[in-house]
Amino acid sequence: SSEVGARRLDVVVVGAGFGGLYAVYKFREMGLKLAAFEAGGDVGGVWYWNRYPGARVDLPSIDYSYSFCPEIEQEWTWSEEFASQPELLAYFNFVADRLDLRKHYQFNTRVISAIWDETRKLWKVTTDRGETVEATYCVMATGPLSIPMDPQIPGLARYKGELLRAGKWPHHPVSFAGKRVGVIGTGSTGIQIVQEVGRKAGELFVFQRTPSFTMPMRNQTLEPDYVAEVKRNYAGIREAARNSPNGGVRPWTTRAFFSVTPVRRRELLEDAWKAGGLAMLGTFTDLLSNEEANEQVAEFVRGKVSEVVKDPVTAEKLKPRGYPIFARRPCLDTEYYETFNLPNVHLMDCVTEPILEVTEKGVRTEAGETELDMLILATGYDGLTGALTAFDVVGRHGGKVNDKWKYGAKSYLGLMMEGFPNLFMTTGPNGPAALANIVRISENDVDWIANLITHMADRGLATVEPTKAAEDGWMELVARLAQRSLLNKAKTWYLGANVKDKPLGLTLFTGGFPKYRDYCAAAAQAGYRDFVFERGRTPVAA
Ligand code: NA7
Repeated sequence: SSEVGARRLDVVVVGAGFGGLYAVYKFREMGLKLAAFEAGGDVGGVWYWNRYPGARVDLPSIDYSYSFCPEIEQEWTWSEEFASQPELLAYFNFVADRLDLRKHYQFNTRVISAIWDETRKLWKVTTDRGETVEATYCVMATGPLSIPMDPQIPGLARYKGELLRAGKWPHHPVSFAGKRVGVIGTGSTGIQIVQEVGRKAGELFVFQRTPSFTMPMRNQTLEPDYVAEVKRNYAGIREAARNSPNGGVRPWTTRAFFSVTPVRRRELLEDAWKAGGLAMLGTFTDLLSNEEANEQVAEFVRGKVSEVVKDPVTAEKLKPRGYPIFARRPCLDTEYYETFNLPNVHLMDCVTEPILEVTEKGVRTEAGETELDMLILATGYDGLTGALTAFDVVGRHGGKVNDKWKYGAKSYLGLMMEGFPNLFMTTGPNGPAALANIVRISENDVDWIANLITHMADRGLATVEPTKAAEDGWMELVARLAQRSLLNKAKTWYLGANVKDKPLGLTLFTGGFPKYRDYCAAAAQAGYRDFVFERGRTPVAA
């Protein structure tokens, strides 16, 4: 039975990050009746939540921005090569205002269930405010990194000092001056916090379990001439990005590591190091497939640690070993290693001296208790699947996403799931999220979804879902490609290794962004052969 007064919509969009905002824009342009929900207080997705000092994107801002609207490209001006969180948030606000998207959103509103009504062929989406809406289509633009996780450390709740989480950072200014601060976690987030807070805090204690490989970001202010040049060439820049393996980094070489002499290799690595950013990733083709090539590059980066860090014991502890470089997300830093030369910054090795518990006053390791005025958690996310397993998503015959994904996330193209008609994901598991520019993927995904909805409207089709064979085929392809990848050889959120009891497996498409786009396009051609449709009421006037 239908809720009395439930709003009847064509489409519900969940999330106000890159995927959600573009989806809302696109669907409105198509004339669809829509509503959108966002748990945060405003637009921005991860950039709304991650307000910690020093938060910054690790892809060039020029690439990390929408390509669907030439006016926005011309009107918006990035000030830095790698934008800070405040500038990214300003960009989101600019886009939302420029396209008048905010009015479609209910903010501070978390979706608590999405349930398919088989009889009426619609999704019932209920929020934590008690509202239920009904929609033909449901688009989960819920992001691959939106569920921050506390560490599995006993006693966290008993800590009496200031407890801060990177992914839920308070909106008020935080002072570090004169304080004894602890940071747990040394991934991309922890590194950004450490290099910033180490220069401000009285004392900083960095609790490191696994060191990350990090390379110099070499961020710079963008000069007006450069910006003008970019604005003249956006079309070409976007085209190049769409054709690069990770949707951004350029130039991309065709050179294999051992195809050049050792002397030349060294030169190329030094050049990449000086260039900064992810230049190294584009220097050779086989860094994620050739173990020996990978190890040589890893050793090159380890050598850089020793060149900077004065205390040899600390330098050794900061050197990542035992997993391939680039198998975890490569970090980009600004004088991270230099931070450990400051007298007030202390590296706490959680491998030799594991954390035992959090106490009222601080952190106790096997070496003893460290009293802290402030404890910052940068302990990562329930990546890729966390957002959709955090609430009830129920498809045909009462089937839950949680059950479907019990032994690992399954999807077709990272976009749809068998058994969940008319439900779409942007940047979903088994797509290229995390391995390619999230904005390029979001745009690809939303365009693909929009084309399918139009296809259905034109033909009077009411429901769509991928066939089991198509989904199985895609999962086999994802698995086959993953086998060849060194990404399997590190314990990361890519594999679900950071979440207790999560099934282990690389649920990412590792074939590169251009191939992913090709597969999406091919699936749409020839009348969407891999999908099952049902006839019925359609939302869009053709
Ligand atoms: P990451 O990369 O998952 O890093 C989380 C860090 O937290 C990592 O160093 C973990 O060490 C550490 N961690 C987690 N639990 C513990 C406990 N119990 N004790 C000690 N250390 C712990 O998350 P980020 O937020 O930094 O980055 C996420 C993505 O954002 C990144 O990939 C980029 O795409 C941007 P571990 O490795 O488990 O030993």
